[in-house]
Amino acid sequence: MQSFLLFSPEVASARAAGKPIVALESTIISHGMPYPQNVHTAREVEQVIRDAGAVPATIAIIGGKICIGLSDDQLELLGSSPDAIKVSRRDLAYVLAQGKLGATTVAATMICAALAGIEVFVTGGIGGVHRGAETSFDISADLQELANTSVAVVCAGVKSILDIGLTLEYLETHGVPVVSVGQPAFPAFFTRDSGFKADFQIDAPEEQAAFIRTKWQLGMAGGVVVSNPVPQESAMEPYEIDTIIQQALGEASERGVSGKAVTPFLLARIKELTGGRSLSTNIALVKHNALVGARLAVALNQTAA
Ligand code: PSU
Ligand code: MN
Repeated sequence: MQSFLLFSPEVASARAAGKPIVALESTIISHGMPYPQNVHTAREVEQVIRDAGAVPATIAIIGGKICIGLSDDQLELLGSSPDAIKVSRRDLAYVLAQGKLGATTVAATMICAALAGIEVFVTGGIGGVHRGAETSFDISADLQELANTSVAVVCAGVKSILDIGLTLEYLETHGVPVVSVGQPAFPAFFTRDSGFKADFQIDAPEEQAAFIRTKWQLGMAGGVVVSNPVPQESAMEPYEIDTIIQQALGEASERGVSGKAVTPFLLARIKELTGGRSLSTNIALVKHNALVGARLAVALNQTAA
């Protein structure tokens, strides 16, 4: 197993020193934001984590290795290669064995983080149950990964491109706790309130860590969703984003977009239709998540496994 993992020098020395480490995904870089803002944001997010006393480990598949921590050149390659493959659980072995360039989704990043012994992972938004899933069966593999793989995932909730209510039902069925930070509501990525409540509001990192550690010490494997709302000053107006999401969803169904292309198509159309306003919201919320994730990693590092 170890032979598939390639640690960057920064992450290798953090591991040796027992420092808290925070995993970061790479689909958000390759498919979630345009170049060069994607690379710029990835570096800024890493720095937020360092400034908060943890070590960032951005994860991607490069040259037949699971890279845990990327160099500047590797980040640049990933952010500027239009042919980087979106890698979820289904795709991981193929992309590794073929030596292709792969950007990991939430599901694949959780798998790789767990292999590398990393307990906290920061992203923007997780995948979920798509609207119309009762006929399309389109449910992100992220949810099954949360059900099974023991990594805490800090996010800003899920976008309303998804059916948020059904996503929360699915998580409940699979025993995945949904924590909120700073408010009772489960956030909807661009906006702070999805209209649904999280299961438990836990604001202090030490209390979040105690809760998550207790779950795992009980032998209950699986993830925890730590949902953190976008800062107020960067949030979008609900009516504005709702109209745009409706349009993007309509276009996806007109064009018959399906499978793994659905989420990247919707993300790209939202970006175009908001004329870049959604991008600044996206960047702000990921940085905010990085801060919450770094604090959680520091606290978890202080509670014995
Ligand atoms: N939702 C977002 N931004 C993203 C993604 C989802 O708001 O970047 C990406 C993540 O990598 C997530 C993946 O894991 O899309 C989910 O894709 P799918 O729905 O195909 O499982
Ligand atoms: Mn899907």
